[in-house]
Amino acid sequence: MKKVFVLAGSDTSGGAGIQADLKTYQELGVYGMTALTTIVAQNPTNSWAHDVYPMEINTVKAQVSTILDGIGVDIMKTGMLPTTEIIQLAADTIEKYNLDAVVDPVLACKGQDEPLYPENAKALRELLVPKALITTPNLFEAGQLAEMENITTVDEMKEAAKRIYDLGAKNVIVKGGSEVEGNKAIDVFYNGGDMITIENDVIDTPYNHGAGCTFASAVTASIVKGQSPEEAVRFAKQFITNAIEQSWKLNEYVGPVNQFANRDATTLQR
Ligand code: PXL
Repeated sequence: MKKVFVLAGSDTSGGAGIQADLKTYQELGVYGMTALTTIVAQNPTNSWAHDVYPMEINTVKAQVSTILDGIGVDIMKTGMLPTTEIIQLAADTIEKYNLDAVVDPVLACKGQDEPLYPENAKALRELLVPKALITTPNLFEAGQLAEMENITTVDEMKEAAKRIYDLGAKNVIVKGGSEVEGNKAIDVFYNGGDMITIENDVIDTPYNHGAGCTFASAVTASIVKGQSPEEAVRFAKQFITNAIEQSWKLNEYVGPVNQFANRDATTLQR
């Protein structure tokens, strides 16, 4: 059984964060272990605002030690890292244990356009993304990492992918979602060779909570099972497309993607 170390936050509503990661690993037959960086609670009396409660650094370090000194892993994946100190810990951990790392550069929850903390974009750019085997920014995160104002075209996505690759990430997938072309969901993959675009039809649903975390986790599982980063992003794109197709309404504010949808998906090339 391949073992994955996840350094990420808890989504109390169950759709994103470590909850999405573990569900994805369960579906894909790898074993996930989590060091919790923060708890996100959604406020029912304030339009479901995401309130972030970071863990104390020693609490995070203790969990990292359990997993890496006490057990050992085959790959690492990062999600929400709420402070510069925790971003630094992530970077140091990759170095110390010589890990391949999938870095999902989470800067905000969906629908919330401001970064959690502005200094985190700089810390991700300077400390963590340079150590990534692959990083998986959405358009907003890609803009922050590439220091580009507003990414609205596929050419700008390619420019961002190149700039993020130049930071040191060995592979980059910029996820366009439906925001760039409208009826196509376009991603751009770059590993220093050809610029590759990956296209799917857009699935018309407001329920896509946890899509980013699930995508990055599917990439992680696929790589740890032996696929190349490019094969892994193609696989993860199918996995998340199926999961979004069977997403559902949790309450009036949010609907999670459904990893379970992949169990009987005929479209998934395993
Ligand atoms: O979707 C980004 C995300 C990542 N991690 C945690 C979250 C969210 C959004 O809600 O709560 C823990």
